[in-house]
Amino acid sequence: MQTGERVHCIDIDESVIPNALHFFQVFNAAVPFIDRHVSAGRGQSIALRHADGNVTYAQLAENVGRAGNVLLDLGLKPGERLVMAAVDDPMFLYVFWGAIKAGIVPVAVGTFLKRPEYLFLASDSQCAGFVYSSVLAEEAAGVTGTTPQLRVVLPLDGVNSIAERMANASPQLKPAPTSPMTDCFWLYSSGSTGNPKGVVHVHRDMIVTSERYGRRIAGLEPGDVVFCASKLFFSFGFGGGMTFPLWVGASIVLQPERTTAALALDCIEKSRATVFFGVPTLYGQMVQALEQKPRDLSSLRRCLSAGEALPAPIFNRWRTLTGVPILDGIGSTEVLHIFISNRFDDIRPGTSGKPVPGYDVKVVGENGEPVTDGEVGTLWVKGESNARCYWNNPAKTAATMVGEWLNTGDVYYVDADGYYVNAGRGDDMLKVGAMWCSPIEIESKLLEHPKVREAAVVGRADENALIKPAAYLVLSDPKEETEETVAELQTFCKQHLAGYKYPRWFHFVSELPKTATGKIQRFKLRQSSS
Ligand code: 3UK
Repeated sequence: MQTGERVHCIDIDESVIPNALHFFQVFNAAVPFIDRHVSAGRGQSIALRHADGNVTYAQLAENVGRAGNVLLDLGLKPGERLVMAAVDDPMFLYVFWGAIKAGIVPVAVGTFLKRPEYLFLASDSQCAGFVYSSVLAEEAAGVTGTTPQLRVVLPLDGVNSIAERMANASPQLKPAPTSPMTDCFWLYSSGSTGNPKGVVHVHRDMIVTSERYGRRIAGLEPGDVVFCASKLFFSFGFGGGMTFPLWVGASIVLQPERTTAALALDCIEKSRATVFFGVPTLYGQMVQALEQKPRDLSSLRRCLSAGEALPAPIFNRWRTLTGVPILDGIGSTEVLHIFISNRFDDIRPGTSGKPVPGYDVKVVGENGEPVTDGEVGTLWVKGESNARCYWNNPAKTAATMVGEWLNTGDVYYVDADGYYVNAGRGDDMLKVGAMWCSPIEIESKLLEHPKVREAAVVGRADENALIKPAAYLVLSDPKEETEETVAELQTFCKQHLAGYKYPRWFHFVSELPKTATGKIQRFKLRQSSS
């Protein structure tokens, strides 16, 4: 028996902690996340619940095998990338895990993107395959011919699709002999300005997050019914809505539509979800909806939040309405999931809580040395789920990943009781509704408007203490400083930018604060804004 094969026949959550994984020279993550439940006798448990019915763990394992065989038959090779533009439905899981089991590296990308963005991803990832949900065909199908190495472009469902081919494929597939440190999957992060970056994760990483945060902090159990409002291509949803439930053998509620507050509430009520993952902006909207119309959310026992800071008022209103607290924690695509979190028996609303055991964190000052408690500094994190690198971007990798440490770019301080308090970001980037928002992108758009001469955008807390963009503008003609201009500019931004990015406030000023070299000093506007 090969060393690694031991992992195929043991119940990992009982006997293997993430740190022991390096004992396994041969290790494929699809085995513990998918096949393990069948070998442990849980094949008849429900893995997936979706509009068309339920999928058991045994069926999931078979379909994963079929999808992996189809990908190999199509000529994709271990180590090659397969970009997936896929909505949250069973095919996402079959193909994602089928690829991993076959040693192919799935790259889950956003489902709300436009054609130029899919072209960028196909070319940047140098993928050999690109598959997409048929509902996304209009934007995603056009990637054929992007690069010489892209050989397979197919829909996941419908005519001439992966699903069609799976009907004739064998469910048996031997796991590719990867190791814990072999590249396993990527996610794209649009973190800072410029193009999104491919964040490369190895087979070990999702074991580490699922065990350390999913099981030990979020407290997922086999009997749970888990609904995550964030989509699977976003690593918060990837963990909460897929790897954590699969790790413990719970059920996943899949919902392919874009999630609204009403839809999330319907979904929890109908599925009797016991665990809910959402971002603060969504919790805020759900609280508002619940205050108008009560719902039966009595099935819930655990509610989790991340992506942006959870304001204490939303925490309090949610707990009053549902009886369940919300656990806030900070995570990132680079660390794969949450590394500082509150605990169900130790919550300090308005803070990110304390480090998740297994992760080292430090708050450092401008000299690179740790600050003393209470002082603000930049948050760094070290842990075994940290990404290996940014794909094909050595400069960005070197700037962010220094030795074993990762610079999060977040500004934090530690309060007198050891809780980590978020104090914004060290760069000018904003998280709006947990989604990245670049002030420069909004400013550039505003500058395209004939009335605007100069523009600066900063974040400001709204009435719910959630961050939204605010614009400071110098107009070409001060006579245009009117309510009509505000309405016109707001409509202009709504038409040309992603929905959440339009400025909620407009201020007309005669000049913007700038450095001697002419750079806008957004921090000065932030100070005047708060
Ligand atoms: C910010 C938070 C305050 C912070 C994510 C949980 O958001 C996630 O990943 P991204 O790569 O963004 C990371 C950045 O988002 N942030 C996230 N959570 C919080 N700020 N309080 C929070 N609780 O700026 C961080 O650097 O999109 C969150 C799990 C997996 C994730 N990928």
